[in-house]
Amino acid sequence: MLGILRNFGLTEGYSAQSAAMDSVLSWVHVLMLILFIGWGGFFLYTLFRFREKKNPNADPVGVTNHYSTYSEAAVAIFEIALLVIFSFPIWINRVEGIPDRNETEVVRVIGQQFKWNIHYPGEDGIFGRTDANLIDDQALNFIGLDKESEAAKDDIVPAQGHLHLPVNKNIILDISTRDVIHSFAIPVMRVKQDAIPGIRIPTWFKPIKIGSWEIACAQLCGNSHYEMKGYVHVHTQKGYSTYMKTLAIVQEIDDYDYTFEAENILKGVLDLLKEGDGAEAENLVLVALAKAQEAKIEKSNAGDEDDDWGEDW
Ligand SMILES: [Cu+2]
Repeated sequence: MLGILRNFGLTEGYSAQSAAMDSVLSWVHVLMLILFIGWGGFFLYTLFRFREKKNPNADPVGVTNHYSTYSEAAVAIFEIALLVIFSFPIWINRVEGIPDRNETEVVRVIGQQFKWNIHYPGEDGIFGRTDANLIDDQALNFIGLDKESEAAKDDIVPAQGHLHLPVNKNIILDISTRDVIHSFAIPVMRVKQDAIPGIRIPTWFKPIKIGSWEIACAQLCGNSHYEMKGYVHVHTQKGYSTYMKTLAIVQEIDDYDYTFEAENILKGVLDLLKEGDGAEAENLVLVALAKAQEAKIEKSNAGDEDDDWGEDW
């Protein structure tokens, strides 16, 4: 059944959780196929059997046998089995099996019309204070991060729409939104969670394949909803930590005149990830880190205090 669904556009699953999701998906489709053939066949049969030519007068008595009751009972039993045997255990695992926050990568995702903002706590593991009043799109502070707060000093906010993750590690995403309701979806990870203003809702998964895939908004959220997409980049574990280290330095330098080389290399890293080449990406990101470190020294030597941000990391 899964093979048939793949032919109809179901993506491969690249998280540790996707196999369980896909088994429910398959069984639901098996049931629906049986129902479709059964009810469709029955409908055609009645059209023929009770055609006007053979039945000029309506029969007020109707059916007297119990076949329809039996078949409905069978459908109900199948559905109950589907719920109890397949869905409940998976759901319990989703809501009860949330991994320990100390042993996972915790990342915040903040929706906005029509972008996904990603917020990392940085090396200290503590998210800096955010405040809706500090949101300043002109200054590229889309999430209202209080840059004066101590915990915010090392926080990393990559270019909008770019979520970086390590492979084979549990991830918790705390999902929220700064305006309307959105829904954060990574189809290949079988992850989908509504983003509701005012609350942070966690969702978790473990990526098991290196690569870059699309993030979508799965909730109609305005006239440009269709373009509210992003990318999840799954790195090797070392590639991920190096990438984040490089982003931190680039962000600290905060001057594209100095960081453009490192930033261009980081873009090349993403191209390699798109091809699934984690080892090459890991090598290249080391080059980016070296460039960023050079740039940092260069800038401190120049004593330059220019203030502009980079483009796409
Ligand atoms: Cu949206």
